[in-house]
Amino acid sequence: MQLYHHPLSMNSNKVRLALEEKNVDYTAHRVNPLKARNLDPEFFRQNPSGTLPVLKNGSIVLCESLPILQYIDRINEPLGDNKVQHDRVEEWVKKIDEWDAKPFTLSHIPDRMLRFFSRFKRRVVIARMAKNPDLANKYHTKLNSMHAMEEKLKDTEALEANKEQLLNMLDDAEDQLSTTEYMAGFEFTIADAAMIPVLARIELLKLNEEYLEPRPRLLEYWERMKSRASYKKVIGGYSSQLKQLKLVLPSACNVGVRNVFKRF
Ligand SMILES: N[C@@H](CCC(=O)N[C@@H](CS)C(=O)NCC(=O)O)C(=O)O
Repeated sequence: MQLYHHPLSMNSNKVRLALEEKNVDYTAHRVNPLKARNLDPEFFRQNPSGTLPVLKNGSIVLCESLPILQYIDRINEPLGDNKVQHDRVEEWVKKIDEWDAKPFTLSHIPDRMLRFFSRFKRRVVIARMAKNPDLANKYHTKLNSMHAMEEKLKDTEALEANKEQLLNMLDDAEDQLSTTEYMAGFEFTIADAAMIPVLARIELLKLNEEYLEPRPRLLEYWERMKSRASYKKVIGGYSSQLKQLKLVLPSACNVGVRNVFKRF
């Protein structure tokens, strides 16, 4: 099994947590979206939306984190076995998937940094379109979706609705945790694998005070999840801002140089 992912990708981390928790053997390939490697024709051909994660198993190629999570859970016994309600697991993974983390994350990133990476990415798509005529339509669709996201970031109502959706989801989680230890019962499931990267994103953006602290059960759950080996392996290594910086800085230098020499 091959997984194409990046440590800063929330959706990749959902899948990696599930793979680790299930002890599935897989080969991880890092694809750096900051350097626009997700737009390289080899990767783009297998996933024309250019997003991470992608899971390949023989002839099976899955390009969305929700079906990937469900696929992983079907290997041998599902996580949680008979100690959880499996319809609750489904409800949670769908609810978490329906919340779009991208506008939330991007709206908390400094404007200059965002403009720097988006301008570079736009130039890369345009260059790739010219060099790969067979993929031109797909690159064009990607360009449109990037433009749509930029417009969304200017739309205060859309951003407010996205934030409300997150707050409602966290309230539901707080309710859930009043009766169970995990998101869907008394054992770890893919619902927890999907929720942990959301909480990690909130913490990374330094938004605990607004989103986590008013929800004591969720906060206690989050601390408990951070002590799991899967969390330490997948997310813990990149949880501090310094470690994140170490990941982002070399990419920013690479992008800066390519911008100067117009190497797209
Ligand atoms: N619905 C997709 C969303 C995937 C997604 O947006 N992934 C982000 C990283 S978490 C990504 O690849 N961003 C780079 C890009 O869109 O160019 C999924 O659940 O897998």
